[in-house]
Amino acid sequence: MKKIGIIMGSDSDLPVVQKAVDTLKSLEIPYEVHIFSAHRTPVQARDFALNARENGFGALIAAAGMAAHLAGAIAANTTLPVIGIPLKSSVLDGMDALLATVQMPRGIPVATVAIDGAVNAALLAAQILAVEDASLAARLDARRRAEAAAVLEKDSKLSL
Ligand code: RP5
Repeated sequence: MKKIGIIMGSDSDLPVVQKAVDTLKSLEIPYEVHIFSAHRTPVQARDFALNARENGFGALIAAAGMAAHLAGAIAANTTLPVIGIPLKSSVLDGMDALLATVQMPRGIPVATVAIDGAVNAALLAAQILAVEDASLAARLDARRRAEAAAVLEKDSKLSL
């Protein structure tokens, strides 16, 4: 099975990124997590992206806040699917990171999830792998059924 690579710009991003890790774990998907910054360690970020396909990754998740160039910088160096998580780590509440991550120029796509949307980033990465993996697709279906059942249970207990 292909791995998912999770890259974050700083260790201060870990509380949000942990939710992506937990989601991948729950789906039994192999992953690697790294701290690489588009600004502070650009060479390491580039090298990771350049080698990601031959190192067994099937999709990459890049999480960063502020002037969040990480997902775009990773996407510039691989044709693997790249999912960007803009983080709410600044006085601008993540709007800076959202625009920096989502507004990619033509030719270098980044699939951007919501601000702090780590769970959806992991689920989207899983769905990408599930295109070629029926067993993973079944686990994703089961997760959706469980979530639907949880909502219906809450509905049945409503007494306002
Ligand atoms: C970004 O700057 C990181 O992704 C983080 O969200 C933000 C702040 O980083 P630290 O100053 O906490 O290391 O590059």
